[in-house]
Amino acid sequence: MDAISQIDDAGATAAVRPLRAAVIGAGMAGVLAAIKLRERGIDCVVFEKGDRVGGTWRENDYPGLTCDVAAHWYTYSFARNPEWDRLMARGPEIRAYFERAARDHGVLPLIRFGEEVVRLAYDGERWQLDTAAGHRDSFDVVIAATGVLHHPNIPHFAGIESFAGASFHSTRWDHAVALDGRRIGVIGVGSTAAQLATALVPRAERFQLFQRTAQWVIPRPNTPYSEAERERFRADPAALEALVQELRAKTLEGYAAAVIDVDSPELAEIDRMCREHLATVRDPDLRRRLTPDYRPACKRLVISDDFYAAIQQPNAELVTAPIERIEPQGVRTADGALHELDVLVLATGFQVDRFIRPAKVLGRGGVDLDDVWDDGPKAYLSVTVPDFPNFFLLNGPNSPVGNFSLVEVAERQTNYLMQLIDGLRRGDYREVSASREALQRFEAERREAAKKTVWVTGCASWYLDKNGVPASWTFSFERFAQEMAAPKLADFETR
Ligand code: N01
Repeated sequence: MDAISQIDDAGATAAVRPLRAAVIGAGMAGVLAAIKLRERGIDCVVFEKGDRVGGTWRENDYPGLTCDVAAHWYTYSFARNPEWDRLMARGPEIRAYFERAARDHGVLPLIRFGEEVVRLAYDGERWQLDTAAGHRDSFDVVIAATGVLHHPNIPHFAGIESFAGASFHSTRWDHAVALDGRRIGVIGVGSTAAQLATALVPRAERFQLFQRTAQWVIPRPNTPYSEAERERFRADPAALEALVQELRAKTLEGYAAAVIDVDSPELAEIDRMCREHLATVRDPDLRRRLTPDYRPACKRLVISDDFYAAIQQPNAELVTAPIERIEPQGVRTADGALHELDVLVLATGFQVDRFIRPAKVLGRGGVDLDDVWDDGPKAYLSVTVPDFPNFFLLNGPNSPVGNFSLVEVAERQTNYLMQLIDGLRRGDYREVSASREALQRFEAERREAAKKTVWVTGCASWYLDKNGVPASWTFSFERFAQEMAAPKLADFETR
């Protein structure tokens, strides 16, 4: 992480051009962008459609919500947190961390809550921005920090409108609905559903999990930190940083190396751990139905050491017959069975190709981002799109995703962007965006690298775009860090 702080220091250059920046989204990445802009003295407004900070950690508040990335690594490098309760923190604790970071770094007064950006248009000089509430403003720079797992995927199940109980997507949790002693059904078996199962089986009278495709589950004990450990981290920031780096190295050397090389020993080890874990399921028929027909890590791994225990409880049931329709009493499956329910949760994931959209984004000469991304979202090194000058994305298309810290990803991207923005301030150029050639070259290389990844070994997942090509970073994490260290200006069109 040293490279990140060095770049920060380099940002303290004499500015000749005063800039105004708009940041869209006050989640983890938007708060970070605002902190870094503010450090440079750049006038900045954050537009947030919700009513509080937190992004994914505001939107998701389902029972059992836990981040399956080690909490100490899931922090800003400049705001480590000695207080984490356990290895993988629960949702409310993470939300509180980002709220605190926003407050402590003076970001809260910069945020316009309840303001959804609906249109951005480049007029040849500046970005004209419109919000749904009718606010209009103009900016030199726009940073879209709108998240990836944001727009819920809500499949249409025939008859869903007729359901007499309560039904909602996992990211739209209705806390007015009672759960204790009820008959609860969850559709989907991703990370969300696994956490829901663990939290709700002990509370439900009956819990049914509707599985279309089995998932590999890798165990990881969620060890609590003792008060003595927290005291040591408070007293000794170097010990805390050493822990962060240890947790980080473990993931990067294991998981990150595994997913980009199907022949790697790291993937073989993940394979072994998942199969060994599955073998702990006692009933052979349940074990068979929980066994995926594709390689571990092809879909994003579910990290849990209590999901199998939950689904084996006497009041829990794995339903693998396909869903035929929803009826007033519950879910009718293709084998004719009616599964009667009081509460039906759709843990059916997200539409991951939206990014800043549905906002209309019009670049140079009125070029429409919807048209440019017609065949799938693309951005040079995930952060800039040709013909959209001074418009940048955090955790944008083809960013590293998976079981590692998106906070570090966003931080490296932010520092890269700040260097481009410093060029605007110094007057090196008035406009900067990736060249078309650079994006084409990057995309061709990315697709070539994709052929060696585990994501193309025969499963459907949200990692793949509509053409079946992985939509994520297909290179090593080291390469990501190197690319983000400093922009290669030859790959940019500047004016
Ligand atoms: O969603 P998913 P998620 N009929 O897309 C099923 C992050 N996350 O919300 O595999 C029946 O993984 C679908 O079935 P199939 C994390 O990055 C992180 O669980 O398509 N089923 C699948 O089982 C994660 O990967 C944490 O056949 C349907 C499920 O719904 C990402 O969010 C915690 C269906 C969707 O699984 C998304 O996870 C939680 C249909 N029509 C989430 N449509 C952390 O701890 C979909 N499904 C960091």
